[in-house]
Amino acid sequence: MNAAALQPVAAASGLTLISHALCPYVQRVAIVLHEKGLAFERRTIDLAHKPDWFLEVSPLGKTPVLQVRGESLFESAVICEYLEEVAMPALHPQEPLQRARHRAWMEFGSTVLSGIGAFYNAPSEALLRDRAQDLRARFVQLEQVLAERPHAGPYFAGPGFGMVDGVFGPVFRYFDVLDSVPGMADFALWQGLPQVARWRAALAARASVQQAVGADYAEGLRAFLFARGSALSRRMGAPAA
Ligand SMILES: N[C@@H](CCC(=O)N[C@@H](CS)C(=O)NCC(=O)O)C(=O)O
Repeated sequence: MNAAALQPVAAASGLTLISHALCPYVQRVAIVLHEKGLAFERRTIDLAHKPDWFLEVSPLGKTPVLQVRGESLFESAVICEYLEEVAMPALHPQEPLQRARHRAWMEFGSTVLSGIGAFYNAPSEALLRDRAQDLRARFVQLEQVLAERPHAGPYFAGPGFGMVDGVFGPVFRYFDVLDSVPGMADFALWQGLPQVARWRAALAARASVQQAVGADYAEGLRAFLFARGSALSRRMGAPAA
């Protein structure tokens, strides 16, 4: 069979989201597609064994890729901005300064995702503790931003769900699994952060956030974390690497 025959076939909507089951960047695109009522086909790949057709359409070899009428878009933020331009409802504020501010907090969300990766990959208990402190510092920053809002939420921009929310739904979802790892409570990641807690709960209850992953997400994430060979893996009962 040749490579072309293995390429994803665009769904009737013309949108195919090339995904990895645990990827938070894929999730943010899936959330935006759902919020905008856009049907899409999802094509899940194994990043540990990237098919040739995937490498042909993903210049950086990363998920997500959104295929639109035969064009392959990569980089989740770019994909989300494209969707914002072509489909309603608007998920960004209309006012340019506020829109720029929201994009900046999306970028902040990507930095938190890097911090989560650094945390679960930490090779030693000492580094795990340091990286937990880094994460805690980010959540404290978020609490301050949320506390200074001129409205009551529950979302970043108020009562309406926005693009920033689509970034943080997948961020907080990690902790639905991580919070149950032995000893996590000692890091006090969420202590004294009521606004963040409320935001996290509102995002977890949102249909678009829920549907962005499969039913086996939590189990898959646990298996992934267990297999990292990291300090966190050992806390989960994995043998020392
Ligand atoms: N900046 C990229 C980041 C995407 C990214 O890092 N995706 C990860 C999976 S979550 C990936 O494909 N990594 C490549 C690999 O694991 O080989 C975006 O926003 O789309």
